[in-house]
Amino acid sequence: MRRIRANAIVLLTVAWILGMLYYLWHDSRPYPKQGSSSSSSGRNVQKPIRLESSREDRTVVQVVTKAPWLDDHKLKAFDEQAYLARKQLNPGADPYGNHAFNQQESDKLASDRPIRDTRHYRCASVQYNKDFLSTSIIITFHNEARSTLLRTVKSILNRSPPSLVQEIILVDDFSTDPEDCQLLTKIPKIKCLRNTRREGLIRSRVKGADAATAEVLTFLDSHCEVNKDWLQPLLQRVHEDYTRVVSPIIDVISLDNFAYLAASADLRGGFDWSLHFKWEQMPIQQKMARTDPTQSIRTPVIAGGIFVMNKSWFNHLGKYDTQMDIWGGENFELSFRVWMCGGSLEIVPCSRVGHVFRKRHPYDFPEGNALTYIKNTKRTVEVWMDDYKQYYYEARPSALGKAYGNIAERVDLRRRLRCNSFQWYLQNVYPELRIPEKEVSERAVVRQGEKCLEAQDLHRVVSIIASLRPCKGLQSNLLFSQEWVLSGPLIKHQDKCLALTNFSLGSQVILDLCNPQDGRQKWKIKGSSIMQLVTGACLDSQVETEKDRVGTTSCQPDLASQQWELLQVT
Ligand SMILES: *[C@@H]1O[C@H](CO)[C@@H](O)[C@H](O)[C@H]1NC(C)=O
Ligand SMILES: *[C@@H]1O[C@H](CO)[C@@H](O)[C@H](O)[C@H]1NC(C)=O
Ligand SMILES: [Mn+2]
Repeated sequence: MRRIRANAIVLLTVAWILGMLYYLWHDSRPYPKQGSSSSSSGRNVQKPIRLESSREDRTVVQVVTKAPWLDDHKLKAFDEQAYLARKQLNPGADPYGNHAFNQQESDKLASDRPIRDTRHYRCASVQYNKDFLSTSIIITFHNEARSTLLRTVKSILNRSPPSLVQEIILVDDFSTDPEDCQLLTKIPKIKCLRNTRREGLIRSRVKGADAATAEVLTFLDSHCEVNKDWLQPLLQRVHEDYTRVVSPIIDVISLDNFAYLAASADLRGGFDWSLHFKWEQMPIQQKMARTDPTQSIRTPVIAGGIFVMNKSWFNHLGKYDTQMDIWGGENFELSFRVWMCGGSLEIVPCSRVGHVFRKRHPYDFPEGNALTYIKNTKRTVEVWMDDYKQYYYEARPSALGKAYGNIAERVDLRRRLRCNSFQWYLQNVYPELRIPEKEVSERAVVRQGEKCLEAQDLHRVVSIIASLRPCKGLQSNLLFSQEWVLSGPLIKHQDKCLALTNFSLGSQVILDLCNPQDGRQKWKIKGSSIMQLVTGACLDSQVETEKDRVGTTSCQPDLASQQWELLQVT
């Protein structure tokens, strides 16, 4: 009897485990390689955090039917097969070679393939105005894969209410084959502008914006797929307040297999002092205050590739800094300008647009990738960051002394628009950006009688010794090995710090590579004693058996061997 019951329990357990396994397998099947497909495109660094992990609250596969007006006789003028066939990948060619994504996979997929509706289910019931003004969609590109470019364009035509799309302006930034762009103008609403030399993203966008006939501009990348009802929520926000500059949630299209993956819905744009863009969790208070998942998310910066902005507001705020080259940094310049000059930036979670994030740029920068990024960010920093620019130069010392052209016009723009200070921006928009602590450091000689603490064998990698030697004086250039920098709890000599060998009483004192996290390196000056913060013992010249070495022992402030004088170095 007991045996039977035990068997039954084992059987039930096994059945439950198999059931769970099937459930997990089944659930993960439609999203291949979720973790491994995360990638970056320099500024849009993709951490696994970017991808949505819980899928319960979402609707399932969306089957997109063509908008009836697309079957219009005009579309027949465009021969899709011929357009794509002429740019097939040569057999045996590296599918990543030309575009830094897998072109073969892109070519395989239909130009109007269905994708998942990745919005929160509550987005489907939000009501939008019916009487928006239409928008001009501006897509700049340089040698984009035809299948990818076409899918971008067709997703717009298929998934936007026709009355809202005034035109799609393709700005061909001097691609090798002018027909990549020209042939697409057979599709209704598509216009094509071509640069006669390589101008880069920034000047190309301004060219597109100047040509736009609608009151609202929508900037998009050339390797995107817009999702269901992506446009209405964006236009609604700009319609309510023209000073808003709004972005969708940018879903991830895998660069390897073009799977469409949902991005997490509670991220915003942030950065560090080197002006490196990153996605970050919105602050906890903001998260707690959100009761409605369809509400917009205020963001300190936008990723830059995809946003909607009122055209007269765009012009009023000075478009873009057209002296910036190719790519990079322009999203900071725009973001600081919008916030500081009276506008706001937000991410609208009910709008979803997929984007292929790449690991490298598939094209060349005339002056090199790093130099262009430095030039563009330097222009931003010099015009917009006031005295806070020092933190940028501390974080990116390679930017010091690099050329960045003339900024007089942009400085003048900032003055004309009477924009707020960068301090205002930090206080009101991005208080979470930590301002690096000013290092209060003093340079000093540590003296006991006629002897001074000295760093020896500086050129040895291991166990540099702290010893006592006859004092050499107080002039900085003279002493060198007797000069110490008191920096918070650290007592530094160049990149080495005074440290215990271990935490036992009587431990020898040596020099180790500085590490503020290392408890062995923390000291406190207490009167004329130098106390080890963790052990509470004091620096003592008589502990060690070896002559002239120092160690630590229980503090006795009136012991001569524990009394130290700190003399300022001149
Ligand atoms: C764009 O902004 C201007 C003011 O700069 C405003 O008059 C116009 O109505 C706005 N257009 C839209 C579509 O919001
Ligand atoms: C601590 O370091 C001293 C030398 O400073 C050494 O003699 C002693 O054995 C070490 N103790 C431990 C527990 O490692
Ligand atoms: Mn892109």
